[in-house]
Amino acid sequence: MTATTPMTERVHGPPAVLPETAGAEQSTALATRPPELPLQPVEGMARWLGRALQPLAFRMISMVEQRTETMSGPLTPVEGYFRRDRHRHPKVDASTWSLQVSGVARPRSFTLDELKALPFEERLCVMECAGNGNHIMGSAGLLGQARWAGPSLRTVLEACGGPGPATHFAFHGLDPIPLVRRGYHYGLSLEELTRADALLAITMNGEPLPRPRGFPLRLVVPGIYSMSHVKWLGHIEGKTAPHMGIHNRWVFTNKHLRDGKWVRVQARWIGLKSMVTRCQRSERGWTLTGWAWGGGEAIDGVDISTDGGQSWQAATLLQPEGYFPEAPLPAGARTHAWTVWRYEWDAPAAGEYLIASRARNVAGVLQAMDQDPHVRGHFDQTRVKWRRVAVP
Ligand SMILES: Nc1nc2c(c(=O)[nH]1)N[C@H]1C(S)=C(S)[C@@H](COP(=O)(O)O)O[C@H]1N2
Ligand SMILES: [Mo]
Repeated sequence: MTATTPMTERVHGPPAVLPETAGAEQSTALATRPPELPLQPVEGMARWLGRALQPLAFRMISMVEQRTETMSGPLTPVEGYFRRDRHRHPKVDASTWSLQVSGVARPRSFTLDELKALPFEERLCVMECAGNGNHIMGSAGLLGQARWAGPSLRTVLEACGGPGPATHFAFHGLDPIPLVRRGYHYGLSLEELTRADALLAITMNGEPLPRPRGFPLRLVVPGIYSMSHVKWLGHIEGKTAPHMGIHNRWVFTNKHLRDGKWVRVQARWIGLKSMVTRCQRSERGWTLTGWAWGGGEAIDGVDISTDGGQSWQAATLLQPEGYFPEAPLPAGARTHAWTVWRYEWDAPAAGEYLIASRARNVAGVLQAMDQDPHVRGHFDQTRVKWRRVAVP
């Protein structure tokens, strides 16, 4: 396991304390420019409720967005990482807890010490709620990126003699859902889990998994939306058919128009996205920063518009292979990490601007500008996210 370093400020992003730019030769307007400008969503709850009420409304449904001031660079700190669950955070006694694995070649259970004795792997990946940034939310803080470590699912299955007859798996959490009183559960196929190279995480950013993150064990499925990243994992159930629990069948689904019929489709792989997260004062104007991620291929470019889409300019990219220069992550550990970008916005005149970023991947695919008319629902909304900014 590699120790975590607070790389966020060092590798990328302006220094925490910006040099004083006030000087005799500078105009009053420049000298009094705030260090950072708020970026306002142009649609959704964030707009109707305002910035003070939205977090309260979200908290009522156990939804806590990542705060803007943490939103740049490669890593999201543990403190401030977004949260989304059903209010219940079970208190697990690690000395009596065990993980059950059933439906595989040799069903068995693992104590936490037995899991810790297996070889650890690491994943740096975007974790994103399937509904993040949809038209109802407006904001888009239900995502984060951390370094997760623990045995891979492959390693754990090997310790069970392999998947045996199982072609699908259901992951059961220990948090009781009110009424149903069963834990949260989500299922994926073995093929998807293998393709994602799923991990059973014991640490987050080098620290033991905090309780709200699923202590002692959570599933991490790089590249797939985080409804599948089951926290407080208690049971891995091998199955010979797809798991059709309520979250698979109903909760996290969109409707797609196929051959003239609307059919239900489960949320899965994170689509190609990008976002402007911060607008910070620079010497000459403002530095815009953000991320680009998803779409299953490496990010090739990010374009920025500061005029509502009339023109686009290229941002500078920092790719995941360059994040930790003194201890780079192996390629397989960062396949689904976001790319950090940065754009120098030179001295715009005072006024209101509509700004956004748009990602392109190495396969030549461009981030969607609009909602696909053949898809209905709240999930996997990839289209370009406009933000309004008032420049003083
Ligand atoms: N056991 C359990 N795991 C869960 C959930 C839950 O309610 N219970 N919520 C899921 C959803 S919808 C999301 S978006 C992520 C959020 O992970 P976080 O709270 O660590 O950010 O956890 C997933 N795993
Ligand atoms: Mo979610």
